[in-house]
Amino acid sequence: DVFPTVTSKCCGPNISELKGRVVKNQGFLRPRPNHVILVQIDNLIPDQMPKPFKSGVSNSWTSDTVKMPFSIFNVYESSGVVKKQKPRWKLIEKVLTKPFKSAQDIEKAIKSYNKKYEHVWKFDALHRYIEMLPGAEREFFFMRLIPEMVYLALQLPDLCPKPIPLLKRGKTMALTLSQQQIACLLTNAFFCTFPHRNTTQSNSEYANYPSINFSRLFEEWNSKKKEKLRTIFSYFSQVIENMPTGLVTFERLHVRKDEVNWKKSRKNLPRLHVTSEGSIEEDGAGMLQVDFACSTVGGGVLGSGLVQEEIRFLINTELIISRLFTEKLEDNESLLITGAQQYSVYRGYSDTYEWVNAVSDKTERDSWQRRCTQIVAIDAMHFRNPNDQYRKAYMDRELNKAYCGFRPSPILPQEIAAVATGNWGCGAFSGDPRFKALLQLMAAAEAKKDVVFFTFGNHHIMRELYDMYSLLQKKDITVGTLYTHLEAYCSMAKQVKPELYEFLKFLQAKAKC
Ligand code: AR6
Repeated sequence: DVFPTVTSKCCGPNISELKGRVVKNQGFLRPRPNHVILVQIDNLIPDQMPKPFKSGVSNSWTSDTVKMPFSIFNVYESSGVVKKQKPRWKLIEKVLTKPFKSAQDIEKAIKSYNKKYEHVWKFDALHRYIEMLPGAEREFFFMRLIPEMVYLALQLPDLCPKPIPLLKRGKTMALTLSQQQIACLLTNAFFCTFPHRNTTQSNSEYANYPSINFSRLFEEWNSKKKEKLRTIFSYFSQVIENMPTGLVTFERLHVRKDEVNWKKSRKNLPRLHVTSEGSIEEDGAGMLQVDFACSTVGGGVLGSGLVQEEIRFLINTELIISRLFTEKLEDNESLLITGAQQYSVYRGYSDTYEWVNAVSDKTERDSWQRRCTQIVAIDAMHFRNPNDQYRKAYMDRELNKAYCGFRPSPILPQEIAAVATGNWGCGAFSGDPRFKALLQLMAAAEAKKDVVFFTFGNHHIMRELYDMYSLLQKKDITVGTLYTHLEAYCSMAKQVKPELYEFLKFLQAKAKC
């Protein structure tokens, strides 16, 4: 019904035909099994600040919930001859409410309640960043931004009294919190107040979780750190001036490994629009936008990484809070985030990444006051040896991973939208974009979603992928048949393996004879 177009910049049906529909009315927000809501749900009014859900167990200190810095169980041992256990939150309140005049003051305050890291953590990046600020900006930084961030951080016991569940592996679970609660949690991450989250040792309690305290962001100054700090401070400046009033939902999802019988699948390939122009975040409005993730979500956002996932986490800054409660993703799991707002515009990529300006996100909100932006984190496999990706077990793993990300959430209602994706797993993780594109198309077919594929400037791959796709479509190749072809390709010895698309074209030509 739609005329496919082929131009020098894109191929396939018009992008607007594939977008799907945005379901703005989700009905009333009601507790469901597996969905924890941290705000009072009876009085959610557009543009009014949601009220935190009050709880009688705000000191929770269990292995199923986030250990909060204000818990009475968060203690430190006083110095002096007689050692006494003292509440750490009292110390945090005391040191953060003193006026800050320099980066040294901030460093000293943070280290005073993180004594163990006094000689370990370096703050050179934060020091250099602040030194570099022009006079007026530096004045704003110390006179307004930092005091307001402190004020927000110290409201944590009032804003987040209800225990925050950990989204643990193997558990399908959703968590909804307000943008204000997220901002408060992120200021706490900035001031490194989260207990038990500083060690990376493999036997530590949170070894299987991403880091959340910002200590690594403050060390090792370089141009990337400068731009990361600019982006993050832009977020904090915006929320202290004008606190957003919406909600954000984080859903940890999983599929059974045998849920889809790929070989027997009779699904047809989905509709495909492929373009060498634009990007997932710029042009993916109304679609399910893929985060090319690390199994510890956010990857190197607080450290040195600065590619697709890290950039997305920086500009849609609320995504960073997922690191507080999301255990490392397993092979059959994904994390779906609904409502994260965009705060910054960037240009460049990796070493050339630059923060450009703050942006006021005008994306509509749904009836739960969430921005209609859906981002799904799926982590591809990191192939140190690129030949490994053609092992059947790994192909299955990638198919199930993508399917887990693309299929509708079994917990909460979700719009039926096209998937906005691209060279997933093919940058830092060294996958083959031609192969991965087909796997994503197969996963989308099973999930009953169309695909908009951004080749990120690569015109060549755009044409090759569209030609391959058109041939497969013309021959009515189902997901199952394509799987069988790919299986055959995987089983070939690497010495005799032709290029994948040549192999598939050869099979089609042979079938004709
Ligand atoms: N829109 C569309 N395509 C993009 C965009 C964008 N905004 N940005 C990049 N690409 P990569 P991976 C294309 O390397 O290989 C992170 O550290 C571009 O062609 O980010 O899955 C994570 O935390 C790029 O080469 O994804 C993981 O640890 C390609 O997508 C790891 O990297 C792949 O982007 C994931 O690596």
